[in-house]
Amino acid sequence: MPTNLPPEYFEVDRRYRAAESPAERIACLEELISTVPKHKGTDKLRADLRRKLSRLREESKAASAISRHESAFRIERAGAGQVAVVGPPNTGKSALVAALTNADPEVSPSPFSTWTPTPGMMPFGDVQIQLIDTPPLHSDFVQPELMDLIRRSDLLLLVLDLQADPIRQLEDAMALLTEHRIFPLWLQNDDPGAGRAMFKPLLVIANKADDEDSDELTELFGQLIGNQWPLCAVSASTGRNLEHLKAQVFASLGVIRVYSKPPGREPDLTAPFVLKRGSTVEELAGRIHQDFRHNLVAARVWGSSDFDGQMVSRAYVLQDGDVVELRI
Ligand SMILES: Nc1nc2c(ncn2[C@@H]2O[C@H](COP(=O)(O)OP(=O)(O)OP(=O)(O)O)[C@@H](O)[C@H]2O)c(=O)[nH]1
Ligand SMILES: [Mg+2]
Repeated sequence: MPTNLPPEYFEVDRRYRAAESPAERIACLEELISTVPKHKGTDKLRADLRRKLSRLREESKAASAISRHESAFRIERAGAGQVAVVGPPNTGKSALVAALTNADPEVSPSPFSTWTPTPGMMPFGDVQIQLIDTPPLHSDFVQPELMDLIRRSDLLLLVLDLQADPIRQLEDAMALLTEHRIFPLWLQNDDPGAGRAMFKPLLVIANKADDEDSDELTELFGQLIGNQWPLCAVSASTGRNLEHLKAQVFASLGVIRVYSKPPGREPDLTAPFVLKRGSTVEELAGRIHQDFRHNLVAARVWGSSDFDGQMVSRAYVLQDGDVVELRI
């Protein structure tokens, strides 16, 4: 230890040893290095401290990468799209995910029963769509990680309780989302351009529309919010309108199903390729294999627009349900 260290060194060193968090230790170490006078007698000490600092920085970077990766809110996407089921407390988000998917989240009469997200797969025809049950959206307790989950998702289902002032619930939920610069897709053209705004396809789900008695309420609610809000009234308890909801979810994802057919063989109609709406034959080829994309000569299409095996170019825009034979 060099003998001519200033008193601040020992003071900062004491704090460094007492520091509890990695961030605090890093800050103290940086300070400590700045207190060491630069001359030959302190070369070794400064080199040691710098090594320690860089090791601490590496460790802290690795730790934060792990914790980000392991967060319950980071859900690996699966199927044709990732759909976040969000909304105020007690509206039936968990009940809906339980009714539509293979997941079994806790459903409870008391609010704030869900604390971590639960993903489940919802079959729709020959594809599977991932729904994620989430903790409630409420101004008393805003989870930044929930907002990130929402930002990563392809579609939002905003679940409201039709029997409990749904207008107010819609306003409250939208106020929270707007505060976090998350807007419904239909507002995209009105973008004020200030800050980083994100526009998401969003379906309003009026849950607890258990039977015909609720139809009048649904109608009134729809009129009050205006038809720019896509609305679907359902009941997670009785299953009412859930098939319609599934179709609306699929339609809102902006994807198509396309079936590939090897030349001279029947198409495999059980395993479609799911592509973004507007994708071309060339993009389908690339999805199957990059070599296909390069070597593609032509394609034949059955299905949409009365196509019955017509030859199309690589720029042909595919439609939902098309059967495609790629020629290489
Ligand atoms: N009548 C009726 N009750 C429902 C329906 N869906 C859910 N519920 C009831 O509403 C209550 C709340 O349901 P949950 O699914 O736990 O609601 P949640 O939105 O997940 O609640 P939090 O996780 O606390 O935000 C439970 O008592 C459910 O049985 C429905 O379609 N009709
Ligand atoms: Mg819940």
